[in-house]
This record gives sequence, structure tokens and C-alpha cells, in this order.
Amino acid sequence: MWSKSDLQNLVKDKLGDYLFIVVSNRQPYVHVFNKGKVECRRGAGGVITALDPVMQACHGTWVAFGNGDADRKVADEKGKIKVPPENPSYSLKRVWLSKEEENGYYYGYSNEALWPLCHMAFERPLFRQEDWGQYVKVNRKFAAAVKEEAGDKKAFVWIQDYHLCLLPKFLKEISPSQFVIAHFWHIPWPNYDSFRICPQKKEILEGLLANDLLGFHIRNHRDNFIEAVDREIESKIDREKFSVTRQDHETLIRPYPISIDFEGINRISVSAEVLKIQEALVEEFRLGGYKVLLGLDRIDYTKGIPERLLAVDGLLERHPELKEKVVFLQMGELSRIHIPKYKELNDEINALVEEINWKHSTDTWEPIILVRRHLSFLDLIAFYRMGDVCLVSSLHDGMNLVAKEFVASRSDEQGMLVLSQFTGASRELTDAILVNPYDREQFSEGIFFALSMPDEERKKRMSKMRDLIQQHNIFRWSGKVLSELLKFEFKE
Ligand code: GDG
Repeated sequence: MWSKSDLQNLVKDKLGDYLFIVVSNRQPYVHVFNKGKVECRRGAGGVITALDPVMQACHGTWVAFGNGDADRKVADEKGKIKVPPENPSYSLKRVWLSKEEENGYYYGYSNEALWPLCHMAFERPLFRQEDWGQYVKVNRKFAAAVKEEAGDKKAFVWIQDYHLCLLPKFLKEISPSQFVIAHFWHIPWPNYDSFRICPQKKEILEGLLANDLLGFHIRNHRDNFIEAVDREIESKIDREKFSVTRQDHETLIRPYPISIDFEGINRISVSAEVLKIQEALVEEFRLGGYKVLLGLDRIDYTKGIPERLLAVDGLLERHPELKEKVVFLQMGELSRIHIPKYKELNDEINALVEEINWKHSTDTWEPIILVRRHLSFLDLIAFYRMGDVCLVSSLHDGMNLVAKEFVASRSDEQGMLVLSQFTGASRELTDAILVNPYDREQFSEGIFFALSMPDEERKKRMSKMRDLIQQHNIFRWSGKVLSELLKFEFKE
């Protein structure tokens, strides 16, 4: 089994005199003012969990957008600061963006054009020329920051996600042989008929083909990307090797399903702190005696939250005997609220919760509790521990880490996962109850099946899913990508 130290050793042994630079929009540490004092917060999410220890081991540099209100105060004149605060061992180099750049590059082109383009959630992408202009400008800014950091030294650069499609090309333009570049695409890559509407499709593909290695979660996304290249770009495609060669440069295209820190989550899930939070939450939401259905997401239209609410409504219609016996607890952190679609979704969710609660509630019970609050990591695990059934109903999702985190939190082998078949995670977690969130009846019955599953079967299914995630953990994921990039054989 791959561990954090295996990954650290790999990087130390194989990096040689190359620098290691990670580039992402989101930073691993953000500085904010809290009651007049500067506070440093660690970002959440798989990439940070996996790469923070790697960076600590190889003393690399992480380049990211400095979005915290106290970020400038603590950084030096080059935007740099050593992190983590308790053990400063690598550099975080912040890229500063103006409001206009943030609007055009982040909210505009990344999240109103590329995000809906890549997810089949039937939201029409908005391609504004001025957003594209800012997107190009900001990608150039990131390239300049990487070059400034590397000087003339050779560097491995690992880029994250759809915010930085053009960065690989700009880096190779600045210095053709200095950088070896990998890029991981965290969201789906759509089929060609969806992708071809993008006015900047050629520029995006050319940007990504400057990478030496391009990773997707699943084979289907890889194949969709290759198909887009085939239809749009003059190049040589090797379908045995899964590579594209264009102007003498070869890009390997590979699937790497991302994962989580299974051991870390598993350990915390049985801690006294988590148990204490769990008890407090049961009291706060008065969950004692009920079966708890759980949803936990960033509020986003790709996550299928209205569909989930409708499925719970359907469940209570079809199985009225469950009234006063189950509660659906939906936690949701607001996100991207500057974008009108996200505000509309929020209103839609509020209205649905009100309607369904009004329809089914009794004098002493309401079926749905909606909570909008940012959770600490410990709160998050406590929530997972309270759920009898976790509902993940994305309309389309690259992977979905909530599904994997829920399974890892259940060292008691209790709980069951109802999982959308349109998530990357559903390819691996075949012991979950797989549903089509657009099919309300089937989804409702899936929840019913999960609630009424015999103990033995539930334990068997959970144990199989837990074994899989334990083996295919986040450190193995990074190890696989880096092995390919550093060109040596990956060992299990
Ligand atoms: C993209 C792709 C892919 C949520 N609320 C809180 C909180 N979270 C954490 C969860 C989980 C993460 O956020 C969400 O990850 P997902 O994978 O579910 O979704 P996206 O944010 O859309 O991520 C996705 C992922 O990239 C990785 O490649 O799986 O398909 O869309 O880790 O736990 N964390 C805390 N408080 C919250 O309130 N601390």
C-alpha cells in the first residue's frame, strides 16, 4: 500500500537537480484577517492533501492565486512566503490578480464557459470575448511567475485543472526545453459534439498539447479528449500508446482516478474529537432516533441537489411509512455566488426544501434540514459518521471525493452510499447503489433499498469499497503521475 512517506521518498530519489513546481488556481495556504489578526488556513481537497507533503519533502514551490485578504501583508516583494506555518519547508508564490482579471479569468471564462462546457448538466456556457482576453492574460501571468521562480534551472511543473489550459504552451514558448510539464484535468472532458461549440477550442487544445503528460480521472474523458484532438488539430495520434504528437512534441494522455488520504480519514473518524462533535450535532439538529440521509456538497448545479430533494420527496410519497422515521440533512457550502446561475440554484433549492417540508411535515417532524455553513475537516468527518445513507447525485462529476470520504470515514462499516452513475467514482465504487439522478423513481427506490438493506450485505459492500480506497489512495495517485513524469516504472 502506498503511503505519504513512499511518495516523499520517490520524489527525493528521482527528482535529481530538477526543481519541482506545482501550479494551481487555489492556494494550499491562505492568509486572512480574523478580528484584526492574521490567520493562516490550510486549504481542503485531495490535491493539497497529496502534494503538501511532497512539497515539504522536496522543498519545491507552489504557484497560486493569492486570494486571501491578508496574503499581501505576509508575502515578500516577489509574492513569496514559506509554508506550512508550523514547519516552513517550501515556498508558496502568490500571483496577484486585479478584480477585473479575477472576474474575467476565474468567474467568467473558467466558471461560466469551461465549467458548463465540460459538464453535461445542461447549463449553457457563456463565451465572452473579454473573459477570454483576461483568461489569456492571467495564464501569461502564471507563466511569468513560474519562469521567475525557476530562473534558468530545469524544472518539473505540475499544473492543476481547467483554469490554466494555456499555461503549458506559454511556458514552452518562454523556454522550450527547460520545463517538463504534467497537467491534471479534475473535471470531465465532454464528448466532441459538446466541445465543438467552444469558440476557443483550437487554442485550448493547443495549450494542453504543450504538456508532456495530461491526466484525466477516467478513460472515457481521455478518449473524448483524443477525439477532440483528432477532429480539430493536425497531429499524429497513437491509440496504442495513448499519445498525441504535434510539431515533434509528444503528449501522453492517461487516466489517473484521484483519491483521498484513506488512513488519515480513517484514523480521525474514530477520534474522541469527532465523537464529541457528532454528539453535539445530533443534539443541535435533534437527530436522535431517526435514520439520517446525508448530502454534502459545494452548492453547484452539477451536483444534482434539486434532483436529490425530489428523490427524497418521491421516497416519502412511495413509502409513507418512513414519515417521522427519516431525516434528510443537506449540508451545502455556498460557492461562486457572484455568478447568477449559482444564485438561481440557491433560490431553487430553498423553494424546493420549503415545498417538500410543507407537503410532508407533521406537528413534530420535518423531513429536510438544510444547513449552509463551512465545516472544519473534523466537522465534515463527524457528519459522515452520522449518515445512515450518503446521497451523491451529481449530474456529471470528474470523480467526486465526497463519496470516497464517506466510505473512508465508516470504520464501523455502517452506512451505505447511493451514488450517481455519472460520477468518475462510480467506475470504482461498484458496490455502492448506483442510480441515475434524472430518473426520480429509480433514485427514490435506490434510497429505499439502501435504508432497508440487511446488515450483512451492507457490511460486505462497505468493506469491499473501503479495501479499494485504502489501496488506491491519494499517495498512490500522485506516485503514479510522478512516476510517468519522471519516467520510471511504477511499483505497487
Ligand atoms: C473537482 C471535481 C473531483 C465540501 N464542503 C466542505 C468541504 N468540502 C470538501 C469535500 C471534498 C471537496 O470539498 C469536494 O470535492 P468533490 O470531488 O466532491 O468536488 P469538486 O469541488 O467539484 O472538485 C471533482 C475533484 O475536483 C478532485 O479531482 O473529484 O469531480 O469537480 O473533499 O470534503 N470541506 C470542508 N468544509 C466544507 O464545508 N472542510
